[in-house]
Amino acid sequence: LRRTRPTGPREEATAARGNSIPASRPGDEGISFHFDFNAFRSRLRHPVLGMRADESQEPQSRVRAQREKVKEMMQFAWQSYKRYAMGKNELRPLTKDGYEGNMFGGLSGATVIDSLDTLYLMELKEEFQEAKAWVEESFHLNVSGEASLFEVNIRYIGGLLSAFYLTGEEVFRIKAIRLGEKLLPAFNTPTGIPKGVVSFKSGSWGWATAGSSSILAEFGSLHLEFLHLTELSGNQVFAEKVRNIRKVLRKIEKPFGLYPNFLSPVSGNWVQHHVSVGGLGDSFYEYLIKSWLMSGKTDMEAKNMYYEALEAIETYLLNVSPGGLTYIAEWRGGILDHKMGHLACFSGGMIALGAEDAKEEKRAHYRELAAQITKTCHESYARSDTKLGPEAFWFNSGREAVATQLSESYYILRPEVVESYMYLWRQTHNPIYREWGWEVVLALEKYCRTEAGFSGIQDVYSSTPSHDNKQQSFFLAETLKYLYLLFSEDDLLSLEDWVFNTEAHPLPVNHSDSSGRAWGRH
Ligand code: DMJ
Repeated sequence: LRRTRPTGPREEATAARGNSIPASRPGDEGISFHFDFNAFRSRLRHPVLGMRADESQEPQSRVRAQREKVKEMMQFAWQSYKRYAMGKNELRPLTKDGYEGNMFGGLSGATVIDSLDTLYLMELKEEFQEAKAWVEESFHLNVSGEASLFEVNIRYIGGLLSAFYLTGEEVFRIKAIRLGEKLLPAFNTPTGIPKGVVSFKSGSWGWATAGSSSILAEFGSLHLEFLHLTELSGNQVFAEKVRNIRKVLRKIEKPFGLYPNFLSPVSGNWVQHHVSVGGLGDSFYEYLIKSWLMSGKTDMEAKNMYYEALEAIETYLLNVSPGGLTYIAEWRGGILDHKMGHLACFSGGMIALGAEDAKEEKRAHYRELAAQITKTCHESYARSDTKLGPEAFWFNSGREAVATQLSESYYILRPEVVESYMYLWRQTHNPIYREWGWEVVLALEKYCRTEAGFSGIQDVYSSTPSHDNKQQSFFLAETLKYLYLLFSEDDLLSLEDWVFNTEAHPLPVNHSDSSGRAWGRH
């Protein structure tokens, strides 16, 4: 790839010209398609990094100090990763080494790719350059393992797309497209619903044999990234793949309007009737409302599917505990498990985000529902010794918002609760959300910070918890990013211009008045 001069966050708009770039090494071949980066940037309603208040006017303000603290945490997390695990997927802070895992099919550097946009928006310029240099020189796509389609999409494709849209650096666009192409064999199924696992081995049939059903949250969380792959490559194949998924889901009969978590990619039928807004289901719902927003509010199909699904969830899954806590239960063929996973706590933010475009008579209701669910998730944190929340919490046998067994009491640096605080803050400006976010910062510092990075903990109900020895890449992509945004002005990555994918990578809203390459007609 052509070497452009180093680009820092402040020089963002100068780098891209979006034309085809000659290749410098095999696999990096330029893509002969013009994406007009400057035209895209000129359509944004706000500067990417906001108007930046003159910091000399608020030198000692509390919120500024809070923001700086989160930035310092990101710097520490990055530097620890760089020192002990650069190029590996994730850092193991106790053993001070790297970890590759088995989700990425041989791809490396998940933490690098997941960190790019967070480093950029925090203006950690040197660190951003380190990350970019690694992508240019060491991020190789010639791997041959089996990968999770979902994880590669949300972390790698999402991270590369965001890095491109923020900086205009061609290396990110080209690698995103090339990696996207490697995911396409996963869609070679009778229905076009992709299997969860894709084999990168060249010449293989394309989809691995593991498992017989595909997972709603996985095949339902490709839409945002795949439309942008078409937008940046000019290749319709990406958009066609996700439009087909939408078509299958639109046509299939839904029990009581609910979407079960498992679907056969062979027959196109639901495999069992388990419904959840937490793991297995979660980001499918998120991508419906975000598809609507990202389309510049033209994708009516996504909008209708979202509000219909939310109505069914409210009717069949929503409950209020005897103690007055609102929660979304899980549904097994009509029987409820009165539990919420940490993952389900993103839904407060999602419902807040979607409230503004609901029917007028429902808007206030959805705002209140979002606030109540977020309050419940805060309770799951507040009721633990560490002030961090468990992986799952229950509402039964007189217990509320607490885990009932050790195997559900861990916290792995997940973002969903602070994600909801960020959306609720932007919607209401109620200071409680910053207070709650600050409680999380203090708890992370106290219980998760180790000498060599941040680690998850095994029991949130112990005041001396053991560490799990893993600094998850989503901690840098999401948890720290959402905390930073929570303590920043609303025009830093304004929600008028950006939607966050489910790994918190910002993707731009389509502000062009044409239907565009990717957006099509709805
Ligand atoms: C992240 O990879 C994403 O947020 C995903 O949607 C769910 N799981 C983790 C974070 O908890």
